[in-house]
Formats: sequence, structure tokens, C-alpha cells
Amino acid sequence: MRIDIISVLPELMQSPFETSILKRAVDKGLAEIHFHQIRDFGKGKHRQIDDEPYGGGAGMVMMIEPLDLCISELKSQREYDEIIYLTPDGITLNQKIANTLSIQKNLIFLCGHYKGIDQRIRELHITKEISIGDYVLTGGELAACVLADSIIRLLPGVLNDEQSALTDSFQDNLLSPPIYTRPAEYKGLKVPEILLSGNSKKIEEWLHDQAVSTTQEKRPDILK
Ligand code: 6GU
Repeated sequence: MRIDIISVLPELMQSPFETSILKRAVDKGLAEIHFHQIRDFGKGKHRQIDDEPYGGGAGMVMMIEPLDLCISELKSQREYDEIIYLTPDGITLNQKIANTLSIQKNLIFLCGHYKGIDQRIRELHITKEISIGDYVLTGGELAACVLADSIIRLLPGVLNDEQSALTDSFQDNLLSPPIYTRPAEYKGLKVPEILLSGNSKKIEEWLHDQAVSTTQEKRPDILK
């Protein structure tokens, strides 16, 4: 998978892809991340990329031309499956969206800044608008990293144990059951007896029941 990330602050997004699992995915060639600085497409001597909103009001708007030049150049080089604008007014990211995007080949993420982007860029190029939750960030960059992480970890070969993404919380609309490791007792706190029993069928049933009751308690809204 290839992800092209367009931003005024690409340096803000370096480290997540240079560490741990995402780094390994990049090193193995499973994910290719390319950053593009919008200012490289800015207008005039000052490489202008934002201007005042028509009709007035506070804040600046990202101009149509630099964004169009950048996206059009990428589109001339390859076919993109989705061109995603990261914005608080997009649809809220969930596991299903991450699953769907993880089977695509080429994606563009556009990170918004200031008051947002000229509406016409949405009409011209954007195929999906995604938010990572009902709160406001200073820009789309951290959201782009969250979205990329949620997708890349699903690519075949990225996680060591191929099963582990399938058993994630949310994959079956259930949260994960409680988990334990050694020691079996610590400061009087015991690991549930059933997990020490060796009866794998019983354990599986117990874990499922725990997942259902945990979900009922914490997130009844996701329970089917
Ligand atoms: Cl994608 N961008 C910004 N600026 N704030 C957000 C967001 C995105 N998702 C949640 N809050």
C-alpha cells in the first residue's frame, strides 16, 4: 500500500513511521509513506498557501490552487482509490472504515489547517472525509497518523501473529476480555481459576462471556 500525505507540517508526522511496528511495515515494503509539503506548490515569491475567507470572518483558508496542483500531480502519476480529507466534520473513524481502507492500494491523505480548505477542493478531488472523534485538533496531521496506523497494522505481514488483528477489540463488535500473565497471584490478587484449568474449550467460552459482559458494561452502543 502507498499513502501520500499532503500537509503544511509534514515534519510533525515523521516519528510514528520511524518507530516500532509502523517502521517495520515500511522497512519490509508493506507500506510506503510519501509526504508532500503544500508550500512547495504555493503561489508567488512567498509561496502563499492561505488567504482570507470570502464574506469575512476570523481565520485563514487554504487556497485552492496549491492543493489542486499537488493533488493533480499525484493523480497524473497513478490511480488513487481514495482521496481523504482529514477534518472534524468528516465521518467518524471506526474499525470498519479502517478494514475497508486496508484493502486499497493507493491513498491520499490531505491534512487541513487554519479554518479549513476552499470548498471547491472537496468538490474537485476529495472522495472521503474522515474525523477521528468529536473534538478539535490544531490540524489534520495527528489524525492522519491515527488513520494510517489503524490501516497499516491490518496489512498482511505487518503484525507478527496474523491472528492478532482478527481478535482485536471492535473486529466482532466486542471489546477484549480481561487478560493476565504470570504470576498467578500478586498481593492477594488472583488470576481467575478457569484460565489456569487447561480446559481450552471452557476457557474460550469464559473469554467470550467476559467480552460480552465487558462490552455490555462499557460500550453497550457497539453491541449487536
Ligand atoms: Cl481529522 N482534524 C482536526 N483538525 N481535528 C479533528 C479531526 C481532524 N478529527 C477529530 N478532530
